[in-house]
Amino acid sequence: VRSFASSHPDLRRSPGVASGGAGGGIEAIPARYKMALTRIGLAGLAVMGQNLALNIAEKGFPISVYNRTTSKVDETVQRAKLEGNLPLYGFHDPASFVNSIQKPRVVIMLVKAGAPVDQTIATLAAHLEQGDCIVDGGNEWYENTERREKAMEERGLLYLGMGVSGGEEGARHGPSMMPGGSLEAYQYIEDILLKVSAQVPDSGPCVTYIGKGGSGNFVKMVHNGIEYGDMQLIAEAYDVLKSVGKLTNGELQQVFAEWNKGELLSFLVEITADIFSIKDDQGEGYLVDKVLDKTGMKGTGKWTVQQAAELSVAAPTIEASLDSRFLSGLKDERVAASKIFQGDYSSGETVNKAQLIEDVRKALYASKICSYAQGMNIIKAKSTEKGWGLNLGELARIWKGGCIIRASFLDRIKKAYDRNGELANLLIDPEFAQEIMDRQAAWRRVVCLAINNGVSTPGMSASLAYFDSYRRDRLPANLVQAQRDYFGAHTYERVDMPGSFHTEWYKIANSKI
Ligand code: NBP
Repeated sequence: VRSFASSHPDLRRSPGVASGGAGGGIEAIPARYKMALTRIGLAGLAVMGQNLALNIAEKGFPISVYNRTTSKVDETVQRAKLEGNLPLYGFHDPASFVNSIQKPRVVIMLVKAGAPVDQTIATLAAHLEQGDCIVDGGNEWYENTERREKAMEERGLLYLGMGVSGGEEGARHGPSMMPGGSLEAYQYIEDILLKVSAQVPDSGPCVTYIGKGGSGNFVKMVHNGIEYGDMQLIAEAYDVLKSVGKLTNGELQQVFAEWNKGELLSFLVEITADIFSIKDDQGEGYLVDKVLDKTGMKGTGKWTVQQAAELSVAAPTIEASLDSRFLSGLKDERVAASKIFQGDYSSGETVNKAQLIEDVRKALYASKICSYAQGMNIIKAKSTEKGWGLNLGELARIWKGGCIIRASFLDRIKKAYDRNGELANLLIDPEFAQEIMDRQAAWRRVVCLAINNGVSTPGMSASLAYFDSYRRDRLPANLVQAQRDYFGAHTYERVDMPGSFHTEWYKIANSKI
């Protein structure tokens, strides 16, 4: 790895704007201005790109930045100046941007996924040379990354698809990063990634080389699917506590803050506690009660569910969280239906608040185990299909910091895969199995209570059904298979002898009449 100081000292650049270096002001740099080459470039300066570029500069890696709309370049340079004269150099045209980076050049793109990525690649590739590398840091569909990696290879360029999680804060101060694709390209920038990613004491930087092809994007996609599951399960815990337990926002804040000290310790539980403390500055009461009950989405949850189906992997908790977002979007229809089906849905059961809070905590934790088991199984199945050889324990490790699903719980997942890398399902890891056994009575009580009171808990119910289906040695699938053989001669296997069988069910049944 070459240091900035030792890189080429006299590149002539075309006019740009600079934050770092002597003077450090935002000013046009004269064409004859001489400077050393930067270590890396970043194109796409919206929320993620701007913050990641500042993070890289802050860690001591001089960086060139570029954006299609040049005002964002100036804005980023201004921020770099204000945040400590960071070594960040802005460019208004792609040629001088690319030429300002030391060879082999590495450019991270953080633009909207899809066509903007293709357009940005075309812009950059026109100026890149053999051996240079492009890294897509967006939430891209993994097959697009594989297509682009191939196309770049034909031009002698290297390509990485790198999922970046943690939103704005993570990008600025330490995200979780999931780079996949060219190992050689990863090695060019490993020193940078190890420094800019989130640092978790005792488990290291939240980055690792994920694997070949589009594996980095795929893993990030499933991470987002798991995030959907976590958010839905937390929302259901809130619904049961509020709608059945009648907890106030003040009490909810305390409950979630308390939960965040134990096994549920996580970013999402922490921010949930905060949300219940915020008063509405536009009127009376709490802000959370004024937020419209309609959840947006950008597509990675849907992709995760589609992939689960493609791979024949059951992922009912993640699917339930996606379906809940779809149903939340039908606000007008739901309001109309609530008038048709109005009535008292209260079961009249006496609820002991303290017991309910404890039961919901356990139900949330057990449901979460099922949701992660499903996400990990999607990744495992894809890894097998593509021959990626992904290390599931290592994924749990790099999600421990920087990203939205960061949680102490991930440590347990890492240990489970360390104990057995070939684990068929997280549920049967001895520690998780024991945790589920210890919580299942409470879990069943919460789901039954919710059902009896007309409160939907699709995620918790789906998790419980997943567990009950997985743990039973005999399911009613015999009947489904018999039906298939009845109407479609699809054959069946028998429990008592090998082979494939077909029965003339109709003829036999009707000859008996
Ligand atoms: P956006 O996804 O909102 O994209 C905006 C950026 O894309 C701007 O720099 C814009 O340039 C550029 N762009 C577009 Br739009 N069309 C372009 C084109 N045809 N050619 C060149 N550039 C184009 O930015 P973001 O929210 O920072 O996210 C970047 C990536 O990171 C996305 O893939 C996103 O899914 C992912 N991500 C986002 C978050 C988050 O919290 N926001 C978290 C994790 C991952 P312009 O300024 O000229 O319009």
